[in-house]
Amino acid sequence: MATKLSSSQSTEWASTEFKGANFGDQRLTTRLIKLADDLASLPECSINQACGNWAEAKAAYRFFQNESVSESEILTTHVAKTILDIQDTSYITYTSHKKTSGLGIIASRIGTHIKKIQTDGVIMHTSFAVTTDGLPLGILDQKIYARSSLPEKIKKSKKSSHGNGVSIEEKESIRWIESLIKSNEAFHSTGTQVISVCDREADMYDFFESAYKTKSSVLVRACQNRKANQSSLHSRKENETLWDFIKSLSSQGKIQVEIPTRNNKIARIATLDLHFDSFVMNPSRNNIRHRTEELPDLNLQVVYIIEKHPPKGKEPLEWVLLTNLAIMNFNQALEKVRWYCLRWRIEVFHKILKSGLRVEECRLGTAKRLIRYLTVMSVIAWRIYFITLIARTSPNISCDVLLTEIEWKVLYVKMHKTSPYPKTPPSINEAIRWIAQLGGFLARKGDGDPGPITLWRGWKRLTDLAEGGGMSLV
Ligand SMILES: [Mn+2]
Repeated sequence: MATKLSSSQSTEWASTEFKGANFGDQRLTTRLIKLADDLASLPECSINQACGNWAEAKAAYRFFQNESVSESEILTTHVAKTILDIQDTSYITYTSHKKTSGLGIIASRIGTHIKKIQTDGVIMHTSFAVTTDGLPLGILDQKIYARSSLPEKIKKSKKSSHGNGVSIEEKESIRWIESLIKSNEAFHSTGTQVISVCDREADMYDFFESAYKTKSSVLVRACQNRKANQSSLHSRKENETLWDFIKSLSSQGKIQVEIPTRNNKIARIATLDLHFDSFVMNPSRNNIRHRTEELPDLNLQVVYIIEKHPPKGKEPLEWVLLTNLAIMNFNQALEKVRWYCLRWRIEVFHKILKSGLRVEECRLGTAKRLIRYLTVMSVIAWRIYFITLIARTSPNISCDVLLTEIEWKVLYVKMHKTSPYPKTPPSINEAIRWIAQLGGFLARKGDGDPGPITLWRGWKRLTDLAEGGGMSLV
């Protein structure tokens, strides 16, 4: 039988999460508490840098940082031995903001009527920590910057047509390596294994080599049909490429992957053949560093999944995943596919920032201030996402892990239009649904779970209600 996997995984892990959570229990080890503290302190540093005039952002942030909100207890029950550090880049566009200074070029192309069409904005590269069950733990590292000129790759100058004529320090792709190092440092000697999960942009020899040198674990989708297995025991043919190699592997079994669509409805379930083996990644011949150093061959594993019979008119799903983690059997290979599916979490995080928090509409006058604003909003986007998922995974825990007494009472009164409050706080699931209703969620049968964007709207209203007075609590 084929193994079922879900890219969204919103329900799969629900039943197992938090079963053993016992708040007020002192079983938590020092290491776990410290880890949660570390995670919690990262955003705090962001807000300090961000003090400014963004009253709304700060109010929302205060809400999340409320001392009686003991979500670190939730985090600690989740802190696993393995954390996925999902890296990705998002381009935040501010082209129409003519008055904003200091923005960088995101893209440039030759138009039909206008000679040069230019997109302005900032580039945001985030390391997003997620448990292997998919719960977003926080932002491990983030770099937001405006670039002064287009990178060589986009300029397509002759010199760098292979992308290797420029050293990695000069290339923008250095951000993947820097994030890899920082995220791993954050967990250094904590006993937690960090696995950096990246899309095809990180498929660079230098990235894998950094992982090798720093003993970091990586899982990257491949895009380069590079030379493989040259001068090694694996070598079968001369001039073998990675693509030749994976095509020669025999299927180890079938898996099923749920392919999500934009509106989160299940589009289809794809059946794929899974292959895996180890191979040797050779440094490319035109890597500029050959001139000054000896570049090692790297021993890696490849997991190759392909949909052999896609439905008519559909592109077959095909992933080539590269990792330096050991893969000894089918289940270990499958685990890597499952982790790569969780990369989707960072796409949702970007969606919350752009569609939910509408960060591209912010009219701050300088890129410097926009960058600080984006730092705050990133933390808020993460928290919104966290809360959305926690309500789904542990619906029965008390809402006071997230809401203050005033907040849940205000919420209760607002929703019930009556004021004897229950003696004990409602469940988190009830509270989240009420908050979502404040944000326009209809909560009819079949409406499913509220999404992060509706929740955000509801949070804002609740914050206003709880802060705005007009309510007196006995
Ligand atoms: Mn990407």
